[in-house]
Amino acid sequence: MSEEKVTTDIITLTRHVLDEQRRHKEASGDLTLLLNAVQLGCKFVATNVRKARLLNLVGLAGGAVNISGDEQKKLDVISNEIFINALRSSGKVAVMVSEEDDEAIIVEDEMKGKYCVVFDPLDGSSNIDAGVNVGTIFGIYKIKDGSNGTISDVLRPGREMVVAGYCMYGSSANMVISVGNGVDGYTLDNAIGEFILTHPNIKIPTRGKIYSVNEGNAKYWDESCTEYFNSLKFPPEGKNPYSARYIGSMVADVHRTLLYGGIFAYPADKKSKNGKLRMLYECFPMAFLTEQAGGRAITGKERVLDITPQKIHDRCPIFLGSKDDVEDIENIYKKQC
Ligand code: P6P
Repeated sequence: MSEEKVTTDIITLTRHVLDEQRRHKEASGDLTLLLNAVQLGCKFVATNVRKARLLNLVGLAGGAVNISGDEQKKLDVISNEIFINALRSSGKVAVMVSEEDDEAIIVEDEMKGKYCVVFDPLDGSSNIDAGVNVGTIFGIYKIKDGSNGTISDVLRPGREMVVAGYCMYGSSANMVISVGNGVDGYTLDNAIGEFILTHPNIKIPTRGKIYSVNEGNAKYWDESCTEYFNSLKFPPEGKNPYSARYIGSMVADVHRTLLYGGIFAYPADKKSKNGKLRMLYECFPMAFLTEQAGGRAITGKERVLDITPQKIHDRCPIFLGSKDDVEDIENIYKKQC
């Protein structure tokens, strides 16, 4: 009987990032250490999400107190604190922007580093009670030459990011990340506490068969958006309609789109003129990953990564996914101009 081959040469995220660091002779290793802090945050959040229902952490509003009388916090607040502490203590971060904090966090000088991290610590957290996959989304800028780390270092187009990624918390924790040289996926091995390379060099199919959008907003869509989705649902004779898949958790919907192809969208509409999703820590990282995987991401009229945010919580419309599917939308919007 053939012996099962035991893998003794596992590629962890840390090793993969170190390999990438060696490709850049001038690299200081700071980004590697920063990504270790991001990994710590994701591992910590993963274990809390997994225990959430057992520890009754889900859905708690302020005011609830635990057995020791401490005010219990909702999971997304706890996740936010986990990331802020992990990033600050790395000593590699100058500016942080979190979905959970109204203002940007400027790290004190003695702990300040060369990078800015924008993140949604627990995107889709309202779905946790239903057991739906949720996730952390993050993007990293290097501070501008001569800057000491101010808000202007994050009010920049998404194309200037050096790292983008998400960690999806479900049956396992899946980290999908790009340092600007393609996209790789890792799965957390809880036994050794390491993210193991399981999806090397993710490439999105050039065209898919799935569309993912909240059709509950259809009455508010503009004409081009309506025309586009109708073209998928009622195609010409001889062509099959696309399938509809919408989870309502961006990390889960984008993860499926990257692996299976098709389109994910949160369009602008009459109710939300810039859509719902936040530019800095939802649209930019997901657009960066999609482009690095061979896909595209547009607002309908322009490349998402070319937009410059005016404020840290600005929103923007987004259609992201397979190259050919995004081109179809772009052509419909061009007719509108
Ligand atoms: P809607 C979750 O609240 C979120 O921010 C994203 O994860 C998700 O894509 C979107 O909102 C869902 O919004 O309006 O369809 O429920």
